Amino acid sequence: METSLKKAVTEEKKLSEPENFKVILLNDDYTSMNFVVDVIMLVFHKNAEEAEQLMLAVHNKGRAIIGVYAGDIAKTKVDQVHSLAVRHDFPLQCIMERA
Ligand code: TYC
Repeated sequence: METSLKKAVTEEKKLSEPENFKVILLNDDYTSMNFVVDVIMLVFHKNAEEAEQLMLAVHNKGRAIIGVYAGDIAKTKVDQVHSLAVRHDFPLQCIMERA
């Protein structure tokens, strides 16, 4: 059973620490590998080697965490990926989950 002190500390932590979110890319059969690499470099500021590795991880495993960010930054990245995908006619999906 949690003590009231423990509960108070947990509540305090919740109030003082903003939540982080994992930003995750999902695999699909249509988005080109080059486009995914470009998106990872542009939106997530990874270098070409890291971007290639991350793209291959998504391609092989179905999904991969590309980064962990505060909520507003994570949301912006999800929106940026979606807008680039729409503009280039690819069905690439990007989601965020509580870290
Ligand atoms: N599976 C895609 C292909 O074979 C490549 C791909 C990788 C698509 C990562 C989406 O998030 C993705 N062209």
